[in-house]
Amino acid sequence: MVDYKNNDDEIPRDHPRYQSLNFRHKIIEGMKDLVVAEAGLIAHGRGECFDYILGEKTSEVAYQAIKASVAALLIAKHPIISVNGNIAALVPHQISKLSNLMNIPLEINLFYRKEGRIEAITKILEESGALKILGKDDLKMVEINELSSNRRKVDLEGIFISDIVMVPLEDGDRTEALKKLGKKIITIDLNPISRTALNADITIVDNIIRTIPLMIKFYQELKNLKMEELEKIVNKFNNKDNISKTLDLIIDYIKKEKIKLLNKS
Ligand code: PTJ
Repeated sequence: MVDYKNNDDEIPRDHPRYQSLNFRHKIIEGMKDLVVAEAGLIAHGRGECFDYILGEKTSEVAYQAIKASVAALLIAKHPIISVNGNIAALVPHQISKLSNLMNIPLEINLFYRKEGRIEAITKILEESGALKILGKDDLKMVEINELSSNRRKVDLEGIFISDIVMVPLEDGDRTEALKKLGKKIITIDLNPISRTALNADITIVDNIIRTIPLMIKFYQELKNLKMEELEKIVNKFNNKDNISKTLDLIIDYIKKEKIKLLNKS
């Protein structure tokens, strides 16, 4: 893991929250480099809060969603991974590796299109080894009517023709718009009751930092399966049930914390 080094604020390695602080600083540095939108800091904080009450680990339920996602991406004819600033700052190498291994293009699709951001994100992805990056050539962009935010601009070779789109760390209305266009949606969202989480076909309630390496692992496991076997995995998966079990996990976690507190002398 890359160390965050700032003359004044170096994080001591023995800090109990070293990892979390390290990722926080990646987001802060990303904002300084135009990779991350200002609002990306707030989004990260919201994610941290949900991660906390999920015990900061990948649940068994999330594993099932990750497995179903990889199977669905392997079945798809035109899968796409949508990338925003937070993803590029947090997991540039891992998302590039997943994209290259699975031969799925990354499409930069931003909510906040401040000048220079597309270039900054392209740079970080290229430096991380991504081979196929879409969403950066204005001549290939079209607008989808179902959406009024900046996210309406999509690549003709990417989201526009896709049958399945992975939209991690997403803001509300795009999932609904893409679903209206007949696309299947996979999301990675620590908030199990966000509009995106509730409307996606497969919702992975987990931290993207843990999820992407696990997707790479599942890809190695599933890549040689027959189409029928992959379809079986996807068909067995029930998103509503999966989210409901995640909510139970949060309730259980909070109850346990309450008992610990009451037993404290
Ligand atoms: O780079 P841009 O311009 O496309 O903007 C990106 C942000 C993230 C600012 C934009 O999409 C946004 O405002 O998103 P929201 O509406 O804050 O939603 C982000 C969701 O991602 C929230 O539900 C968070 O809980 C969740 N989240 C934040 N960090 C993580 C996360 N989920 C998984 N892993 C994380 N590390």
